[in-house]
Amino acid sequence: MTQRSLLLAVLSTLLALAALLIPLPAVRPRPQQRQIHLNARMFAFEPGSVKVNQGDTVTLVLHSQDVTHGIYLDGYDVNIKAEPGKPAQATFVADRQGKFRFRCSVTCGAMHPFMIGELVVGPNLPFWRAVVALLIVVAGSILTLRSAAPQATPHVSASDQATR
Ligand SMILES: [Cu+2]
Repeated sequence: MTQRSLLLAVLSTLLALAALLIPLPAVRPRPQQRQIHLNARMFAFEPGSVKVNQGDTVTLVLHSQDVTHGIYLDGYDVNIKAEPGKPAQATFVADRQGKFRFRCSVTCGAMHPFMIGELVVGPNLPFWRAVVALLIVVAGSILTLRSAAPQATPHVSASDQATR
């Protein structure tokens, strides 16, 4: 391994580590107050997927369109029930990132077990860091291999050679 290719390998490793580990305080959006209305009917929630940012204070308002439905949110200890015409609500701080399932907590019919939605608390920073780190490693490896390979074409032009 030449000195140059060793340097490239070390540099790309360091860059990849930096992409994984350097804190990015500017990326996290400001926490907001959000009110999210969820309509429940047999056998689905509308919308079925809700996205918020970590730190947001979220008020879920559940509206039932037909029979009594409930909502149980995994990981956040939220459990409310709404009768038709009587919305119910719960407020919580989305302090953990990730995907959290919510499901109907009232047995409302045959397809009740499939009445599921998801809350996404983002952004999913670790994933994007991994992608960037991987790209750096790939680019670094390619550069390292290319510089390690014997140079076929000299960088010296013909006129330069003539003056030597
Ligand atoms: Cu239900």
